Amino acid sequence: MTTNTIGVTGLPNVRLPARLASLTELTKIGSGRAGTDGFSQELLTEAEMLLRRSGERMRMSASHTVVALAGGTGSGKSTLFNALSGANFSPAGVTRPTTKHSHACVWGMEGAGPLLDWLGVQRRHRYARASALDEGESSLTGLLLLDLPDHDSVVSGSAALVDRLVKMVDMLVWVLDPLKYADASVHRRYLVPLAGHAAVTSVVLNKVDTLSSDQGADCESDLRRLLDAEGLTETQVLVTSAVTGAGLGDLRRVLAGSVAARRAATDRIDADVDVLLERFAVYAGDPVPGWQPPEPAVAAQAITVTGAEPPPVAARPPWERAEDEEHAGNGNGHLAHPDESPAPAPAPVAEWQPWQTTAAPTRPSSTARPPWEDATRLGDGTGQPAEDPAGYIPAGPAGTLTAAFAKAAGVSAVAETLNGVRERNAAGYIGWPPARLVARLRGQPPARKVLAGDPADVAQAQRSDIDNAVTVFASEVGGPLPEPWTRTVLAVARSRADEAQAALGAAVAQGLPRRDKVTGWWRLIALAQRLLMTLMLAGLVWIVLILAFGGSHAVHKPPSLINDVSLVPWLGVMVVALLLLGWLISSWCQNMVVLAADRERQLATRAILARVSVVASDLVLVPVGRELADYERFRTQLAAARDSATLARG
Ligand SMILES: Nc1nc2c(ncn2[C@@H]2O[C@H](COP(=O)(O)OP(=O)(O)OP(=O)(O)O)[C@@H](O)[C@H]2O)c(=O)[nH]1
Ligand SMILES: [Mg+2]
Repeated sequence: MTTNTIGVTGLPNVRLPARLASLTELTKIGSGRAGTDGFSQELLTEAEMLLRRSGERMRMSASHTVVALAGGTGSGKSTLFNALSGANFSPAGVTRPTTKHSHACVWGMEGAGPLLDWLGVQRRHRYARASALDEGESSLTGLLLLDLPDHDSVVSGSAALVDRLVKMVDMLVWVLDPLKYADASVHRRYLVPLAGHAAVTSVVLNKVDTLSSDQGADCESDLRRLLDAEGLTETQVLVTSAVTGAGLGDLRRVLAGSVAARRAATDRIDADVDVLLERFAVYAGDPVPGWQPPEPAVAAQAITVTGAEPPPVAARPPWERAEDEEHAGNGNGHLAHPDESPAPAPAPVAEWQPWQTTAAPTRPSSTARPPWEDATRLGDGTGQPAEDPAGYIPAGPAGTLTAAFAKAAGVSAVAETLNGVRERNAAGYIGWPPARLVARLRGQPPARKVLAGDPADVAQAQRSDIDNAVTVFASEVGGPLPEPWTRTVLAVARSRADEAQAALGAAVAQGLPRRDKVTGWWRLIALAQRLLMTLMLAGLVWIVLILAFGGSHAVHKPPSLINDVSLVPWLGVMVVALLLLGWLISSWCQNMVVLAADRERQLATRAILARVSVVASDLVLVPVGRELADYERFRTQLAAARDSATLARG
């Protein structure tokens, strides 16, 4: 028999790789948020161990189904083991406890070596039933039966060994003694937590030969009732006598059925995943308020859930990448025993299927990197999700935060100041000098000196306003989420609040135009005003000259431009007209300046607001968006893993 004579015709659980990839993602997301207020460290450790264990199991023989006989001391595990294997392999005895090491019997040894290494069964406790295959036992080919030590004896001290193997095996057969079948140490510690593992758990009531048939029936129905009360309604109960052989045919049939179905290993892992998913579910709640999932995510999800296409992780599961990289790194990860023939090379992984390889795990699991280190969103190694993190923030709270930042930065006050500065600055150019002189005489300061103040000085963003805005925003967005997300959203939102004050100040300073900016036409008007002023002064001087010379020499000299008194009224009209013209030009330009300053203020406000929203986005919205994206990814992965479990069972 070759390994694959069994393996290739199996019906592997095709959804399991996708579910494990989802569990990898959940663990990865959770491990960044572990702690007393966060994800349970115990849950994360268990998930990590399951991912590691399942990866190791899936890299090994798909041809073998590992079944363990477990139970209290003296229940008859070793006697059953011997009866099933047809030889006195594991000594049974009256001294308690008898078995101190796990014993294994394999029906069809080929490919089982690495599996036995992984299980930690010592070489001297391994037995093969190759010869029995010719004696009508071919239905058990592929069975790897383990006789475990008891779990409750202090003397054997093997509880840790049992606990470890109970987690590793594909199927568990709990052997109970009629005198101790309700033993709490078995029920509470092992059976109740395995309630979801009915497909891979059986309970055997042994030593039935020590009871009358009525007592046996009572015992069996009482055990059934007890199991039902513990939620183990689907767990099968068998009644046997390892001494007389009663019920052994049924037990053999159950084992043969599991071996033939070749899905006990995946069913076991599936059930383990289910248990962990339920524990992870407490960290998932409703979607982020106001956020609609983007279309591509929905499409990807649909594929995973409906199974219309192969799971996206099929190319290479995360644990294989992690293992390969480590081997490339140190090359010393091989566990195989020196006298063991080398393990066959793993099957090509391009078309990865869980059962394609019989290779051993090639390095100790304890030193391997956590499987999620190489895992990505869909387990395909293609990197981070493509969506914009800020897209996860509902528009309302984002707008409120930006507005609050703008207010904290004093944007409107700064813009007002800019208006005033610009108008005063312009007055120095377009103002009518006589009017300025009058203003000066009245004690008003010259326009240009007012410009010493920097409008950016007005913008001292208030730290307390910023903190309040961030807290309000975080509680609005993260408040409806379950813990620890409410807390992590708040922490992330606050993580860069320290930088906000300076960043808002810079946003205002950069968004403002130069305060000493001089528009070209101001200079032209200033020139024109000076010209008018000169003309007006010339007119005045002319009048004075006429009045001085014209009056005294009017009789002796002919009238000229400097003594013709009749020119004075005209010159007076001209001076007044120039005065008026200068004033008109000044006030007309003043209107133009006010309009331009208003326009400039609007542009500056827009520019500053754009910068403020960049600050809000960089310091708060994007970090919080990433947190919300992780939350949504957590929900999506959890839903996908749970849905595919439902579909698989359906
Ligand atoms: N009458 C009767 N005795 C049994 C049966 N199965 C086992 N025994 C006896 O019960 C005693 C304990 O059997 P073991 O097979 O050593 O029990 P165990 O569960 O392996 O015990 P540990 O190795 O100590 O955990 C032995 O004396 C067996 O002969 C049975 O079906 N009927
Ligand atoms: Mg024993």
